Amino acid sequence: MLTIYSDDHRLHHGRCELIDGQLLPCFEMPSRADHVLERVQARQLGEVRGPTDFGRAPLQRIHSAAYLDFFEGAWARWAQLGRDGDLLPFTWPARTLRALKPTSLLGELGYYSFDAGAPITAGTWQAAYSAAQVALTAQAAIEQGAPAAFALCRPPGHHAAAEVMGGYCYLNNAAIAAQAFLDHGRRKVAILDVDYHHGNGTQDIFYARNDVLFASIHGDPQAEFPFFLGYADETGEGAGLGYNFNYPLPAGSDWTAWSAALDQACERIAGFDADVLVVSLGVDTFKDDPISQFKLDSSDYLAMGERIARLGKPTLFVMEGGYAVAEIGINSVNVLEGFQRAQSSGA
Ligand code: FKS
Ligand code: ZN
Repeated sequence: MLTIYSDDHRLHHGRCELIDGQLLPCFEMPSRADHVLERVQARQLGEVRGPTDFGRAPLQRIHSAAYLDFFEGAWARWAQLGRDGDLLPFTWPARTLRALKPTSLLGELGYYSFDAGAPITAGTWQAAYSAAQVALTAQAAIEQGAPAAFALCRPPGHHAAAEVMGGYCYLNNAAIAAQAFLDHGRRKVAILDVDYHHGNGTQDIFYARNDVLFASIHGDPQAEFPFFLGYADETGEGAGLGYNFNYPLPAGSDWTAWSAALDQACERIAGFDADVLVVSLGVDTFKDDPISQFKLDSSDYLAMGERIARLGKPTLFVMEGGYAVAEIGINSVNVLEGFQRAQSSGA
């Protein structure tokens, strides 16, 4: 399988995040992508290629120009103020406040975010921009006939909505790629989100549409980030009604529970008759993940890839979360190897 990867991910390295009342070093760190790349190479998964630059236009199919302008220019404004620490928001237009856009940097940042989990550093825009190009390049490879491709994106994207960053995410790589498929003539795209956390950004972007089906298996938002989206009763709206499927699972869920949800999600995807499949591939469902509560074993990721392959669709895998850094390579590449194994055996 072809892997697309850019070293630019290193330009994004946030210092700390707020966890349980403590400022801890960011779990979303550059070594994550390094471990995945190492495993791709060690297992000889296939060619590793750098991204092609498709410019800003395909990003703007998902994110507004105003949001992209703000994100691209935010660090320069911060530096202009004489600051050099991470740029982090701390006030949001929650209920009782007005969702207007203030003119100041921190006011505007509050408007364009939903939490303090997406630090902006000097290189964050470039890293996120390149991650989106990585996804678009892998998308183009499938467009040109590859049966599958792996976009080794970092930073991740599935929490980012059209005009909102948060949860380590700035640009929604999976959504940008899904839209690119449609813009190149595919009629229907299914997105399967297997990250431990609900892909609230992706859901929101496509919630009222019937050309993109979104299915997500994740920690029950009653108890898990992002808390305010990802419930089973969110089934889409307007033309999109019946094209959104959430499978929230309790803490402690293992492969038995998880794979039952995967079977249900796959049935929905099969019924949708998509032309292509985009997988938001997070491996923070692993039993030793430091911030998550599921109990998947490394071998379960092989079975996950096999089940996804049985959908029989051209498949774009887009890297999302996973914080057990020592095992992130094994677990994510296991999904890809399981997928390939099932494909080559025609199972
Ligand atoms: C308290 C903990 C907040 C934020 C979890 C973010 C998860 C991100 C992810 C992604 F794929 F986007 F990277 N935890 N401050 O794994 O879903
Ligand atoms: Zn996650």
